[in-house]
Parts: sequence; C-alpha cells; structure tokens
Amino acid sequence: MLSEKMQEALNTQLNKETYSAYLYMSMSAYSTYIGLKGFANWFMVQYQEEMMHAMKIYDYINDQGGQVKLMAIERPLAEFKSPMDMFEKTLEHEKFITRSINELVDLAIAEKDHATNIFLQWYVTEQIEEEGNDNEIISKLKLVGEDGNGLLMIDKELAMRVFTPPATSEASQA
Ligand code: OFO
Repeated sequence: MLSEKMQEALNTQLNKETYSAYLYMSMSAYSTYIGLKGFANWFMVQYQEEMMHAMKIYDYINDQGGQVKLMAIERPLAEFKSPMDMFEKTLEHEKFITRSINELVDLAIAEKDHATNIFLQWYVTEQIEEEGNDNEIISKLKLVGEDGNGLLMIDKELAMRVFTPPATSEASQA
C-alpha cells in the first residue's frame, strides 16, 4: 500500500525516467545527424534502459494498488556542441536522477514504507553503474581530445553496446 505522498513521488519519478529516455533518444538522433553511429547506438540503448526504469515504476505502482498518473514530458535539447558535451550533460542528468532516487529513499524511510524502500534499492545500485559508465566515457573522450581517429575508435566501441532486457525474476521483483 502506498501513501498519497509516495504515490505522487513515484509518479513524478516515472515522469523523470521517461524524460531521461526522451533526452537520450534526442542525443541518439543528434549523434546520427553528425555521423557518429556508435554514439547513436549507445544513446539508443540508454533510451531502452530508461524506458525499462520507467516501466518498473509503472508496474510497481500498479502492483501496490496505486494509480499511475502520467504527466507531460519536458522537451529535451536537440542540439549539442560535441560528443563530450552530450556525455557531460548525461552525467549531470544522472547526478540529478541519483539525488531524486535518494530523496525517494528518504521518504520511504520516513514513512516506514519498507516495500518501497526495498524496491528503490535496485535504483540506488543502478545509479552507481550509470554514473560510472558516463565517467568512463568522459575520461576516454578527454584522452583523445581533438584527435578524429581517437573519436572514431570510441565510436566503434560504443557501437558494440546492446540492450539486455532484465530477467523475468528481476522484472517481477520490481
Ligand atoms: Fe539513467 O537511470 Fe534512470 O534515469
């Protein structure tokens, strides 16, 4: 059972995760536009990950007998200065999401809502991985600097990323 306040907070997080998906879809589109297909692939996989994050919350609210209430999705940026600019904005956004998840955990603890607290732990762990991935790519982009060949090597590497749907047990755990 969810309190009204928790239901509202989870619906807001559902909106943030959907916006994350939309933001990365926009970065994927921009990467394609500037000819970096590997970057485009990485961001499209990220889009899929974010939709999975959103749907886990959607399912959880329903499983708890709550009501999903969708909200307007903010328009994402469509133009970026460079691949580095996209990843710096990605990291900045993920830090915002991490703070948001932490606030949800604080609320679950304050309300003694143990089920939601356990549910949110998956997101706490996921955010460590998300920020770690972004930091790693930013470091590589710093190393190659203005070197076009280096950038194309990173593009090749990012082309290898594939979306792995969560196992059924993990999905139903949410
Ligand atoms: Fe990028 O982790 Fe969800 O938002």
